[in-house]
Amino acid sequence: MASLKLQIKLQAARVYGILDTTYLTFDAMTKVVEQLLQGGIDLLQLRAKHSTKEEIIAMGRAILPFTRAAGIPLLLNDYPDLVKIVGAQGAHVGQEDMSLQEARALVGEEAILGLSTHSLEQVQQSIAQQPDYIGFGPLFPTPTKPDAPSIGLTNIAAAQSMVDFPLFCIGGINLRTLPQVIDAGAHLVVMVSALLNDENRVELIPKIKKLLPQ
Ligand code: TZP
Ligand code: MG
Repeated sequence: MASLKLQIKLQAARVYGILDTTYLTFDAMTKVVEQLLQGGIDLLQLRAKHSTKEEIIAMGRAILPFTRAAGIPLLLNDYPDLVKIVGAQGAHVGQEDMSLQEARALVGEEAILGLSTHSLEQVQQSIAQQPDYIGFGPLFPTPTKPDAPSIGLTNIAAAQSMVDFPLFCIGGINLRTLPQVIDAGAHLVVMVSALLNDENRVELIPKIKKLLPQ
């Protein structure tokens, strides 16, 4: 379990942004980070599927002064081993990655650890692994994760009722799809392409927050 300070930030988080390098060059990254922070993003993750560890360390270190100044946690996708090196606040791992127990040993007791889930069964199984939060999706087909089958909206409320840690819905969420996602019971969302492809991302985040339940 993350430190109390980070748990409090996580409990208050509603819109989680992922900095995915398929949409974002290193050069554009800090400007986009500043805009997301200005818009009121609650949590950020660096997801760089095709980058080397050295590049991820460099990107993480470039972003961190901004997230730190804003008091927003920065998490690294896939690389719990780089969390301490970068000075990030945690990591996010998938079902096919190392176990949460192994990841916890790498990030330390104080850091945030998130886990991806893609079914009710995986949500149920996640409880014993003690993540600080889970992602649930992809709800819709998404170009950000083209090979992942979409799971739809029907199990959101059931998934949420199973866990007492934050559950973030993910996959194809944008201003247009958000109303259905909320109707299906979602409280918290992750967005990638909707944030990164929108030049007006500073204004988009408050619009998303206004629609989400309080
Ligand atoms: N995991 C499940 S869906 C997804 C990830 C990383 C990508 C979501 O991206 P987008 O662009 O918000 O659909
Ligand atoms: Mg992964």
